[in-house]
Amino acid sequence: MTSNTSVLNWIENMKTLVNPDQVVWIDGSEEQLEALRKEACSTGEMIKLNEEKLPGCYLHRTAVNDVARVEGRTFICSKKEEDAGPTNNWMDPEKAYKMLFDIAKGSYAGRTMYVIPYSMGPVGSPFSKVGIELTDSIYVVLNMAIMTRVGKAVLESLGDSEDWVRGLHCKCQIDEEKRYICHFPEDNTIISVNSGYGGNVLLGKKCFALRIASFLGKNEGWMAEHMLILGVENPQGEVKYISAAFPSACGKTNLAMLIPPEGYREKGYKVWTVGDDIAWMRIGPDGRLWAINPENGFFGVAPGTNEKSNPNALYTTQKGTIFTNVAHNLDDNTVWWEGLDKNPPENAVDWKGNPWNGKTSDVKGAHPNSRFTAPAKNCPCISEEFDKGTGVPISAIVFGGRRAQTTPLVYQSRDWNNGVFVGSIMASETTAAATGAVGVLRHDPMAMKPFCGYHMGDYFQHWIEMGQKLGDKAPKIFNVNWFRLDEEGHFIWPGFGDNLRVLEWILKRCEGSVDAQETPIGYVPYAEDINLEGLKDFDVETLKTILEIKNDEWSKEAEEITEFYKTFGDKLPAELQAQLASLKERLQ
Ligand code: OXD
Ligand code: MN
Repeated sequence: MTSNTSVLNWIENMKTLVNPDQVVWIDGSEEQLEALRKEACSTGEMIKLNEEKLPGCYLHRTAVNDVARVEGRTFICSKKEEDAGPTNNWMDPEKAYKMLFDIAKGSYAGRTMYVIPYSMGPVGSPFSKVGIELTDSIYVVLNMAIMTRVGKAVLESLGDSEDWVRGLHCKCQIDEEKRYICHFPEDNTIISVNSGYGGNVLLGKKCFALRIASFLGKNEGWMAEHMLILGVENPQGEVKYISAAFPSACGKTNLAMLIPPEGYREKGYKVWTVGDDIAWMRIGPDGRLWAINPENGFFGVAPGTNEKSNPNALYTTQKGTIFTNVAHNLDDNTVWWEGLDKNPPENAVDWKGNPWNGKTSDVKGAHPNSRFTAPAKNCPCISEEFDKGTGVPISAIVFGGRRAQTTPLVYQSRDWNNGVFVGSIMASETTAAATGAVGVLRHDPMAMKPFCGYHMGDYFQHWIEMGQKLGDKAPKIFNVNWFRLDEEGHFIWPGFGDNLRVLEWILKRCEGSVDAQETPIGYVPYAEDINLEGLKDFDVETLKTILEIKNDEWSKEAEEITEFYKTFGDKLPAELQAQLASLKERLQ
């Protein structure tokens, strides 16, 4: 399919290493993918679901020890340890290659090597980049064919260039003790062994589009961010775009596919989804920041997705979707997960493959990090701009975490550098998207802690420099927190579609058409300026409680930040140190 010698030589070397029975190039044709689906069903790797209710949909179960990203076993293998920084695990590249090659050696014996040429971003777009993933998993091929653009056209667009990302995935024996997800930013290379879970093995996603791409972005003057992108269309038909960074499993997919509250719909407001997880952003010829979603599908968290929380996502998953680690309803050969509806199947199989009665069982039918892999084109609110490759201009950048206290519903940073500070101090309670304890507060700057492929201090510096280049064309930066709890532990803000009320305030701030109160942390809305029309059981007094800034809580926060900042040593940009100092001053 190609005469590119850098591609052919590398594949030859990898072939010698892993020793497959045969090599199959993925050409992107529907016939080839359909044959692979049939093969995966014949071996039990996938289960074909009810063709009438869920046409073209499949179920896959991973090994029970392999259900989430393994941050503890994810490494940045830069030549110098310092370049990986304090937020990454580091391994010496020479040592890492040796260890990985020992594990990978001969591991494809009796298996097929699939060669997946893929493009992150529409093929040929100036934003896009090419990768090649080698894998011994049909599940990976079929997921990559949903999540990225794959096949011949990608190789044609690459031509003879050596500028592509090498990716080797070996399932091996799915041995937890030998599971490694390693990145070699200086070699444009990713090697993942002993896993079959999406985030560890769909190498276009976290590994390339965030870890490797963030490194490329720093060197080439653009940004790869853990951000959704959405467009808000007002009744006049104008669309303004927002990108927003939230840690994993904090509702990015729900926000990206938001359905406006009834009153807004009646007036003619619409929300368009450009992306739900990753944004690649460049300064355009007009000096503004433009963004594309490099992915072609959604790898969304299934539990909690329902007719009310995210009808667009639910609809998106009704055809051509691969479900992973959800419950299998044997009565009608469909799928179920916690939070789908109040009617769990009685005659089912749980995510571990055991018989399961949802009415009587006290174990979960679906893993909390069970997923759907669904084509973006299925989404009823997919933006017209999604596939164009020209990107969309970003008016506002929003940061947000899961914080029970302290952080208000929304505030605006004072300027770009203050916004970088706001992103850098993001903290959030951990979720099931990664292995480890859930609900523990951790610092997650820009929601990039698990995904920044180089020293986070340098990453902050890159943000500051991007702001200098953007000047007065820079998007305005905000922070939101949908997750404030009351004394009984209930969420105070209704969230979901009602988040548009907050986005509306954000866009008004961008236009300069609404005032705000200055506080030590930034600009907070006057409660009256957030439209609460049509919201039941929620009044302006309640709103005030989640807009209030308590100086004592923020002083404690500032102390925390001081400690956190120490971890970056002298790589912490002076601008951020100054931001922290002036926050402390304002709090006094
Ligand atoms: C994801 C994640 O899968 O952030 O998007 O874990
Ligand atoms: Mn994510």
